[in-house]
Amino acid sequence: MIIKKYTAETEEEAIMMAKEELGSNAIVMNMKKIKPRGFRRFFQKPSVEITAAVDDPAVAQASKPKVVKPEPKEEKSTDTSAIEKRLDNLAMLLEQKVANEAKQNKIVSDVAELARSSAGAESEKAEEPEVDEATKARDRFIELAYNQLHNNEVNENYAKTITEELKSKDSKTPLDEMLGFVYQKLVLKLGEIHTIDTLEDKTKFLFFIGPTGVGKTTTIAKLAATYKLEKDMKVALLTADTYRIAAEEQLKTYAGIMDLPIDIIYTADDLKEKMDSYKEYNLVFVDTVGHSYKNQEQREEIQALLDCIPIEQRDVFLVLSATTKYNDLLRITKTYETMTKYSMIFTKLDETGAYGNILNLKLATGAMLSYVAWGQNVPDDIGELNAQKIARQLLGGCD
Ligand SMILES: Nc1nc2c(ncn2[C@@H]2O[C@H](COP(=O)(O)OP(=O)(O)O)[C@@H](O)[C@H]2O)c(=O)[nH]1
Ligand SMILES: [Mg+2]
Repeated sequence: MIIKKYTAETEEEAIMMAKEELGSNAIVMNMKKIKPRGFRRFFQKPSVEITAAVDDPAVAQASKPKVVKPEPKEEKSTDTSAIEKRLDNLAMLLEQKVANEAKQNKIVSDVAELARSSAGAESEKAEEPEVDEATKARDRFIELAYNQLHNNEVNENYAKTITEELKSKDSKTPLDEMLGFVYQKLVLKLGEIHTIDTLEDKTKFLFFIGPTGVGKTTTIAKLAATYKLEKDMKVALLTADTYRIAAEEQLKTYAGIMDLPIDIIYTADDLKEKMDSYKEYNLVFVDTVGHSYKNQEQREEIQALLDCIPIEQRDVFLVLSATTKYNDLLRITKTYETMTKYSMIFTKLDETGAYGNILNLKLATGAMLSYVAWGQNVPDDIGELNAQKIARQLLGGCD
């Protein structure tokens, strides 16, 4: 198999280049419009990049041409070429797998056909076996895609809904196109990503809530560092986690290292009183006490803290660990749902290979996804959730 990328002004030109080099059997695996960025956009035209593949060219020339011209796809807004490349590889792997199985099925059906004809039962057939085979390959693809999602702990019902829609596709739809369809659906379902934003003339209070031990304090340290050091914002820390002696110290240590002001709030009234002293700050990160979703009293305390800050000035992030069981995550999110609107941060991606819960919780709560954390290093192990990357991983692609 030879895989190559071709860039030209138009799709047709790129396909011609591919055919010229790889032969008429080249298959277009992926097509992407490239918009020049930055100052380049003033003197460079947009171009089209295609990824084309062909089996061993010597073999390819001998067989029937099967160039597949994709429907023009929507322009991608982000720079996802590395992801696209891996997705292409993944598409090819899946396609090969399905093709191999189809070949095996064909051998089986050939043998059956031979047996029938030698028994003198040869009669009705014509085009049918080909259609049967395409349907079989499509169904097998659906099964594979479902299994991939399920192995990644995507909830069965969601995995089913997402893959079953493929049945409405023509059975002759190329497999890479079907894979692209599932991928796009996943990206869409993961939805828009919400990240920290600032107000022009007011301080934004960012609350981090969630169960104990999921990484709230560590996440605050990572984000506070990023916003102070990289984005040059005026940042302060507040902690309401006064239950555990070590918890207070932990944030104080980070504050010391990053040279950030830190204060402790014991009650909601404390916060109300102190609010004004943060006028000059862009962002105030508020660490809260981690609590069990069963503890009503602690929940009320958090609710009281949230209520101190006008809605436009507050942003709530529910911190969840990707390693927590789906049913527990559901319970946690339901509890917080009654208190406030929130976005979700998933931590400890480094401790699990299955990212299904990210999609599950997005679909179950409708809350926006925001950041993901993948380790204990402050501030490096955190970033905005990348829906394309998660979608690819859910389909079994590697990093
Ligand atoms: N492996 C891993 N550990 C993390 C991550 N985020 C936090 N931790 C660790 O999880 C433990 C609890 O973190 P902490 O911030 O104190 O959680 P909190 O109780 O929610 O504030 C600490 O040992 C952290 O270093 C992560 O993304 N991956
Ligand atoms: Mg903490």
